[in-house]
Amino acid sequence: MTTLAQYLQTHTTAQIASTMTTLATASVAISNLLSQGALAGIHGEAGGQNVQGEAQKKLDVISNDLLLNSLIQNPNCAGVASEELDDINPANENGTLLVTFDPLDGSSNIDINMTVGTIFSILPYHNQGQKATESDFLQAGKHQVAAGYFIYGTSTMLAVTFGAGVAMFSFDPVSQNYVLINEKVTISEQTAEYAINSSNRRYWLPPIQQYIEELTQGDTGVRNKDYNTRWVAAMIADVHRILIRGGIFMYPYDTKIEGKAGKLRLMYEANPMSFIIEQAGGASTDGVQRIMDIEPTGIHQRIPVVLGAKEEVEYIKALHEMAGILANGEKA
Ligand code: AFP
Repeated sequence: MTTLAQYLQTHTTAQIASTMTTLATASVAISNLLSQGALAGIHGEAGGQNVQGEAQKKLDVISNDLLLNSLIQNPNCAGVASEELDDINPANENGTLLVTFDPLDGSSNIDINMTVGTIFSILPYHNQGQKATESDFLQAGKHQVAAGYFIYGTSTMLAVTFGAGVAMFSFDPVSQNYVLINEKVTISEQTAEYAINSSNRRYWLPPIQQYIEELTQGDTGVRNKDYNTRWVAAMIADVHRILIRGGIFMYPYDTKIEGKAGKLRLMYEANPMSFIIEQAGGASTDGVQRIMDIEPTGIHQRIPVVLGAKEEVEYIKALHEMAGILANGEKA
């Protein structure tokens, strides 16, 4: 049996290991709160009450505070950015790492007792001795030194990469340890399962319209085989399923909201999940280019996402090329 603490000693630097331990400790506290569910008064909107009649914050706010407060006390951490907060938080000026996180991805699932999770990304910090600013965080995903997620489902699990494959851990509530269950997670290049919110169909660009049309025609169309749809409405759960049994996940460019090219956030969702997917042998693009090559322009930037089985992701990229689509849905 290998615990997370043992794995970290041999697979990463002391600074990243310490930051990972801080994240893992916070994740256990979040997992405990989630398992208390309605009894902790965490269901419903902020402003509700728990069984003791105390005013409650929403769980995504509680999770955000837990992660933020523990990370800024870690001497290795030079700054923290959260999907929940407008501004970045500078931490220890002599730290070597920056952390971004989505404290509770899929938070609308909490009220219906469905899977949610914490996504994190760790970047290098280059301005020791100075207070971290937003521009220090604006590094392309290929510079991440670690990324992963804690998923709170029927059990609590961790998937993490330090740039040499993806390891998966399961939390043992008896020993209170994350225990290694798969040291090299791999994704098949083909699939017969796809995840997309089809209610947005009319807003998609022609290449995605064509792709989904081909899949839904199943064995009566050009694909000559049937496909299955799955959509949890929590990227973390859809990506976890892909790591376990393959598939493709899409939140593509759409024209639903003027000025918003996609729903998902580059720094909190797309980059860390792309690092995980690529390290497991899959691919990740915005439909046109590799997500981890994109130079961020803002900490809360949104981005279209197409990730998972390599052959499918490449095919979608080819469809965009044939249609002459450039980044951000513009035509050549
Ligand atoms: P929340 O964290 O606000 O619930 O959003 C989750 C998410 O950003 C992502 O995890 C899902 O893939 C996507 O939204 C689901 O969006 P739809 O509302 O289109 O199903």
